[in-house]
Amino acid sequence: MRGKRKGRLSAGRHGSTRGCRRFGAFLLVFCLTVASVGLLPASTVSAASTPVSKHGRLSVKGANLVDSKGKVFQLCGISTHGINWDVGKAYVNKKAFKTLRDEWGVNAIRLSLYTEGYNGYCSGGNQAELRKLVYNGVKYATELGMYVIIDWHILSDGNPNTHYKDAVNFFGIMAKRYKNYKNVIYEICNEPNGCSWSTVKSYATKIIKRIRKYDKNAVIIVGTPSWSQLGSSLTSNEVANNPIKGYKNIMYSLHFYAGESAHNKYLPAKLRYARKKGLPVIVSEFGLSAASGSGSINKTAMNTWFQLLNKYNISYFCWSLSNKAESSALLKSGTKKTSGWKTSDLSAAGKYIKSKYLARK
Ligand code: IDC
Repeated sequence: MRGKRKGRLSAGRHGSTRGCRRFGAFLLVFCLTVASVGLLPASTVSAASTPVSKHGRLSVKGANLVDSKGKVFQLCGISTHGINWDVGKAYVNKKAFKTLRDEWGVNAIRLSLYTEGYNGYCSGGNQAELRKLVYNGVKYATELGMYVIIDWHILSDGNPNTHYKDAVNFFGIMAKRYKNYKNVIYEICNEPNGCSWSTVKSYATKIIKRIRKYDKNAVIIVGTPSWSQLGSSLTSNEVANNPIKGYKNIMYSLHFYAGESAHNKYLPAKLRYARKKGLPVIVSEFGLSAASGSGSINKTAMNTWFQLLNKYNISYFCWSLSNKAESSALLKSGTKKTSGWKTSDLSAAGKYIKSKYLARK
């Protein structure tokens, strides 16, 4: 674009009448643009080519996530660590999200809010403060034209019904607040474990109903047994065999860790099965490490995963944007910067993910 403009400008300078007229027209457009830019808030100006301005509200069509024009669309995202932890909270800032958008090719952020554990939403954390953190995260993502997942990060609580009351209140508040937003996605239970699909399904149906009371359209992600592996065992497929009926724009999560050989061995077959059944699947969390979040990372297995995910246009979110001393963290443990990271600030996982995401862009 800039190159073309320069060309037109120099034609004008060389004196042809056509060139002059062109230059005049260019000048007029330029002035009008500058004038209108002056009247608009900064975020609106740069919004012209953001992911959300280009793709609009997302929805689910068959097994696919599609954009507002009905074209298959892939979210290429990063998950925070728990925003209730210091190692997660520090990165809920606009510059961090902008760095990811502009320098990594990221179009979506997942805000993970643990329900239990240290400072968890249902285990003694200050709920109003934690909600404020979510609001801030959504605000930054929205200003930057990025998609954002609000993740109710159950983990040690296993059964999502453990904190049902808190969950239903939380999603009621969120859905009321964000009902007119194009970019907000709700993830209603990160990783159910130790409970059956019918238990998760009954929880999910009630939470979906609460969200839909306010927000009729947003995409909702349902976590699956066990630890979001689409079924209770490594080879069972009860979610694909018995999905939730009666609601649109519902997706189901598949989580994997490329450093975990059992995940690499069994989970691709589950994804293929789900696709065959027409189940809309989203990888709302994956890591390069072992499932513990530590251990050695496996880039070779991750390359194979990316091929499979891209083949089916599956959206994915990498765990995690943190400098915690664990191999799944994308920043080096000594990194103090909370945005604008240089390559030397990144962990091995961070360097790999940045280059993969950029190559996709
Ligand atoms: C891990 C964090 C780690 C933290 C632990 C317990 O990386 O720092 O101590 O949780 O809170 C998941 C979970 C995600 C885990 C991650 C790695 O969704 O919360 O984060 N993991 O263990 N599922 C599979 C792996």
